[in-house]
This record gives sequence, structure tokens and C-alpha cells, in this order.
Amino acid sequence: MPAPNAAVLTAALTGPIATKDDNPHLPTTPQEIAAAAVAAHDAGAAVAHIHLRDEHGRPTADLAVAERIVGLIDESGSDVLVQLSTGVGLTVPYEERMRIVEARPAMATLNVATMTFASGEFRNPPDGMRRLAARMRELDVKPEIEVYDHGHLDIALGLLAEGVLAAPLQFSIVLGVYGGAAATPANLVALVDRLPGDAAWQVIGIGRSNLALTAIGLAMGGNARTGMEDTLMLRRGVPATGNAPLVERLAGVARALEREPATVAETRQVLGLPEPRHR
Ligand code: KMH
Ligand code: ZN
Repeated sequence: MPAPNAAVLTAALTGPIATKDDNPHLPTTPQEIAAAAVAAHDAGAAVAHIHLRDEHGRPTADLAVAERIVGLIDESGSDVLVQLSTGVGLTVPYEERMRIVEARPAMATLNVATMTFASGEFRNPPDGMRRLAARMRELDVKPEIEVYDHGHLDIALGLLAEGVLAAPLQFSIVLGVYGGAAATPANLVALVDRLPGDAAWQVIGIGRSNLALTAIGLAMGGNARTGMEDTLMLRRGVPATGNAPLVERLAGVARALEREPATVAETRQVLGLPEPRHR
């Protein structure tokens, strides 16, 4: 049984947009990403949310890159859970992005709707998204459903009612992306209020909102995510020197709220993940 107050912490290591020009500590090579995953786990994260980058640092859906990263994490002896992003990058075609789940990670993201995303477009066409959700169910890859506004939650709940998605669902409430809901406590509360009672959820607070919103989410009983995908700054005017300092900060907030960071074994139970036949 997981400790009653265990909080699942996720480290989103790289994301689809930032580059080393934005912050030189952003991990982009397989070695850097694997090392960042291991360090984030040591700092308290049970889950590493991973975007793949090619040798030029650009987002890629190359399965060989995924396998290289997972292989390096395995070699390190870390049992951190791998959650691969099927968001990949805004310019990568959807059919390529869908293939990510063939690496059979423990979890992968499911973005349910096309949207404006900062200055770009995040394409998640209905037909492709449904095929991706069905394929994840076939492969027993747990979807991490990213919800950026109420309409996205309606779509996810519709997929649950249809049996395309299976309970218990795992949600990320993403706040602060231009094109999605703003990073306000009121938006967080309104979205969390509509989740099924058996759902797991975490808050993803983008940019400056990261610390306050993850603190509020943890205080509300949710899980939380941080990392250089969500914010490149440790505090105002102070760039993060890696993912681990952001995770350490989040683990400190969790502990202050009497939420002990969940172990990997606890996380498997909290999120309803299969035993480790795969990552
Ligand atoms: N940065 C995220 C909010 C995913 O990983 O699938 C958007 C994203 C989704 O990249
Ligand atoms: Zn992501």
C-alpha cells in the first residue's frame, strides 16, 4: 500500500521548445537526458517525462533515440519510471509522433485536441488521437492525459464513456500555455472538480506559475510536475542549473505539506501501472 499522503513527483526534463541557447543546462543528448532522469529520481521524482531530441537538438520521434535513453537509464541501475511524450515537438508530423508508444514505455502522453500553443500550432487530430489512445490500450501503455482547458476534459471523459480510455484515468492539468487556460488557482479548482473520483491528477504550471501552482496542487491532494520543460528558472532571475534543483525544490514543498514523495513502487500503485514487465 502506498503511504496515504504519498505525492507522485514527475520531472519533465527537456520539453519540445527550449534550446541550450535558452539555458545551457537543458539536457538534449541521450546521455544528458538519461543522466538528468537519474538525477531527478535521486532528488525525489518517481517519473521522468521525456522528449526526444536528435543530434542537432531538434525534437524527433526516432524510436532508436528512445531506446538509447531507456538503455542508458537501465544501465545506471535507476528504476525511475519513463513517460515518453507523444507531443514530441510542434513541427513533427502526427503519424511519426504516434510511433513513440511502440517503445512500450510505462506511460506516454495523450493530448486530446488541436490547439494554439504559444506562437505555434499543436496538432492532435481527432482520428489520429483516437487511434493513438486505442494503441496505447493495446500495448498497456498508461496514458497521461494532458488537459489544457475544459473542452479537453470533455473529450477525455467522452473517450472514457466510449471505452477508448479505461479507468482509472491519469490527468495532467496544464495551466499557463498561451492557447490553453491561464495559470490561476480558480482554473485549477474548476478543472479538478470535474475529474472522476478515481482519477489521479497532477498540475503542470508553465513558466512563472510553476512553483505556486504545484504548491496549490499538492495542498489540494494532487501530484505535481516540474522540470526544465515547464520552467527554465529556479527563481526570479536565477536560471535552473538542471532538473534536479527544480525537483529538490518541489520535494521540499511536498514535505512541508506532509506529502512524502512517492517511491517508484508507490507510484505504480497510485497510478495503476502494471508491474515492471517494461518501463
Ligand atoms: N509542454 C507541454 C505542456 C506532451 O509532452 O505530450 C506540451 C507537450 C505535450 O509537449
Ligand atoms: Zn512534454
